[in-house]
Amino acid sequence: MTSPRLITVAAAQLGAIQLNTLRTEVIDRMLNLLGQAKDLDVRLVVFPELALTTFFPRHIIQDPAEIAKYFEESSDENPNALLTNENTRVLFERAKSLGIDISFGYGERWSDKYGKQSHYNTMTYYSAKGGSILAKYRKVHLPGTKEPVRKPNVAEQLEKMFFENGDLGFQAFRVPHLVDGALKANDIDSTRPSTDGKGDPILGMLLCNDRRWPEAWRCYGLQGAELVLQGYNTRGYAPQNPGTPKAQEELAIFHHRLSCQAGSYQNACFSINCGKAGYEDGGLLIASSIIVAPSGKIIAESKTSDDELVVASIDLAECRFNKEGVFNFGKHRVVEHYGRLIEQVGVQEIPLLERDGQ
Ligand code: CDV
Repeated sequence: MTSPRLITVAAAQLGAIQLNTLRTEVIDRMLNLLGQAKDLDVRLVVFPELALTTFFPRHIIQDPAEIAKYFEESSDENPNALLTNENTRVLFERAKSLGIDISFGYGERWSDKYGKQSHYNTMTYYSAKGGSILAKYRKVHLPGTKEPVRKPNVAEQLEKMFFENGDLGFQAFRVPHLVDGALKANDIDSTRPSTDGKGDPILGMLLCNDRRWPEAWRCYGLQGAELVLQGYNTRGYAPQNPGTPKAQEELAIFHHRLSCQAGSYQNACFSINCGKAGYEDGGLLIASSIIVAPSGKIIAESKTSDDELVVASIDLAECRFNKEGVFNFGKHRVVEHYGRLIEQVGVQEIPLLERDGQ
C-alpha cells in the first residue's frame, strides 16, 4: 500500500498583458494571485509562459534596445540573477515569506563567459523553503518563423527570430519540502526493495508548443516525473488559418487539452498547465488552464479569461497505478523498434507502389 503524497497546487492564469503594460503592474497581479493561493494553503503556484510581459513574439521588433525590454539578464557569472533582478526580486521574496514554491516563464538573455549573448524562452522553479532556484528549463520546440511573413491578414509568430532553441534538454528535478515523509538518499538500505515513488517529488517543465510533442513528455516520464509544469500562450485565432474565429478557438482548446491529457496519461504523471488568456495586443489567447491527473482526466480548469487561480489537491501516489501497470516502461517498452525516433527528424515517406500489371 503506497502512502499518500499530498500537495495542494495551483495554475495562476494571467489575463492579457498589453505591449505598454508595466512590469510592475504584472508583478502586482502575480502577487495578488500568490496571496489568494496562501489563503487556500497552496504549496506550489505555476504561472504562464513569458508571464512578465505581453507575448512579444507576435510583433516585429528589431531595435535591440526595444528587444532588451522583454528580457531578464543572467550570465555564467550570475546564473541566478533573476533572484536579485529589480523586476522579479519581489516575487521571490513574497513566495518565500508565504512558503509557496513558484514557477514562471520569462525571456532570458544569457551572457556566457566570453560575452556572447543568447536569448531563450525560459521557465524557472523556485523553492520557497530553500530560498533558491532549483531548476531552469529553456524551451526546446520553438514554433513559427525566423523571418517575419509581412503579409496582410497574417498573424506573426516569431519565436524562432527572438529565441535560440533551448540547450538544457528535459532535465527532471526533485523538489524537497513539498510532501511529508519523503525518502532521502541516506535512508537507503539493502532491505528496501525499491525507492520508486517514495522520494521527494520528481518534476519537469515544458513551455507551450513543447506540450504537443510526445517525445518531450516521454523524456520526463523516463526519469520518473510525477508532476509536469507547463506554461503557454496559445492563440485562439489567426486570420491565415481555416475556420471561423469561434471554430478556431474551439479547435485550439481541444488540441491543448488533448496534448496535456495524453502527455499526463501516457507518462502516468500529473500536470499543471497554465496559460495567458484573453485579447492581448489584438490577438486572442485561449484560457483553459488545467490541472490533469495521471488518468488523463482534467481535475480543475479555469472558468474565465482573466487572472484566475485554478486549484487542486493532488496525491502524487496516484501516479503509481499506471507507472507500475500499463505504463511500466521497464516491463513494456520495446526499444529495439524505436530507433527511427532519434535517427530521423523529418518524414521520409516509404517508396511509391508499382503501377498494376508492370
Ligand atoms: N507560444 C507557443 O508555443 N505557441 C504555440 C502556437 C504557435 C502553435 C502553441 O503551441 O500553442
